[in-house]
Amino acid sequence: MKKTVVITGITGQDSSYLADLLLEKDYKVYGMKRRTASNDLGCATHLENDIEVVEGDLLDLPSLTKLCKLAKADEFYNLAAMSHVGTSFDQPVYTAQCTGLGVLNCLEAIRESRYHTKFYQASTSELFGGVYGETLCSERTPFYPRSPYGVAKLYGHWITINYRESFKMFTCTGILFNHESPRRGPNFVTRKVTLAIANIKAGKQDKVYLGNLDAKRDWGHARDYVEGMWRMLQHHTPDDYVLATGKTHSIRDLCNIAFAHAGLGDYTKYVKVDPRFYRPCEVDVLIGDYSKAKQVLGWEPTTTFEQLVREMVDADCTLVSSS
Ligand code: NAP
Ligand code: G4F
Repeated sequence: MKKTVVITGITGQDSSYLADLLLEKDYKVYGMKRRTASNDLGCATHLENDIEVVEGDLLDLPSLTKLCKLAKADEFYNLAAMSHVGTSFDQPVYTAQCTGLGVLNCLEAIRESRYHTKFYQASTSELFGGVYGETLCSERTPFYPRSPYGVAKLYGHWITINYRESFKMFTCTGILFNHESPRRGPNFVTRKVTLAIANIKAGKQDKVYLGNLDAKRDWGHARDYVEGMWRMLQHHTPDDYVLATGKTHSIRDLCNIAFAHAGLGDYTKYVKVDPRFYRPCEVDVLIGDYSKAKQVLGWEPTTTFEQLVREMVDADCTLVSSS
């Protein structure tokens, strides 16, 4: 019999790659999207005829309960969130409700539906936020979130573990370091840079304004990371795992590689700093230790940072030149 899955946030980057993967594995996919005026499927537009789209909202428990009862799912991936760290400083209450309490709503909906649905929660390396220096963060590193987003995710992380321990539910958390792709939202720094490059090449823009160029992130490819999420729910025991590449690069490195690949040369001719993009509290460096995922799940990243950046630049140049 076909396995059935619920994926929340189906219009987002990760959900669309996860849906691609699970359709290949012959799952029946229910993708939850919140109501919007445009009714756009976003990153999942290409899957319109392959998945069942159901309207629902993380803030609305009845919509989640109804979805769980309809799908009777084997697996439930909660990938929906207010996922932008910068925005969370401007919308802290909404972020707490959506990114924090929304996780509790998912868990309660599964509990109420009484199906033995395995649950994946999208935790984040932002949980480590204020860790000192270039520390390789693992599942044992203490948390120190540095944004309303990080704090909301901390609640989501622990409530997921608490439901595993309290109610013997099969719940996993993936503590994922940054992962990107050509489907990345345009207001995250990698995509902001690669889209700007495409527009500069097409003569539609002459500069790009960024915030802190010295921050460092452990960047991988979203396609690799959704494979890791799936592997977590296939393991016989629910647990928590870091997914990362173990390498870190600054925003300057990103600009260097991206502008050079596009043939535009020195990025400093185009990249200007605008303090509007600084955050009240910054996470200076993130770098992850994925050895547990490698040992237990056999998971490893397959895409280097340079390959990722080149893929994103090429995809945006094609997108802009054909629009
Ligand atoms: P994304 O592209 O921003 O997608 C987020 C999704 O959540 C969108 O489909 C959005 O819908 C939906 N959403 C927002 N508020 C909602 C609500 N109240 N009810 C239902 N849906 C709602 O995020 P992503 O990069 O794919 O990340 C997936 C998950 O992993 C997120 O939880 C994120 O916080 C977490 N995460 C991401 C990374 C990363 O580097 N990408 C790393 C660690 C953890 P709309 O299209 O309507 O806005
Ligand atoms: O691309 P970012 O906005 O990603 P950030 O804040 O690391 O968050 C992403 O990764 C997290 C995992 O660690 C996820 F949980 C989260 O959902 C999201 O997917 O910013 C990366 C860095 C930051 O240090 C930021 O200050 O880039 C710096 N930056 C510099 N200029 C900028 C900009 N970020 C953005 N978004 N826009 C800028 O102009």
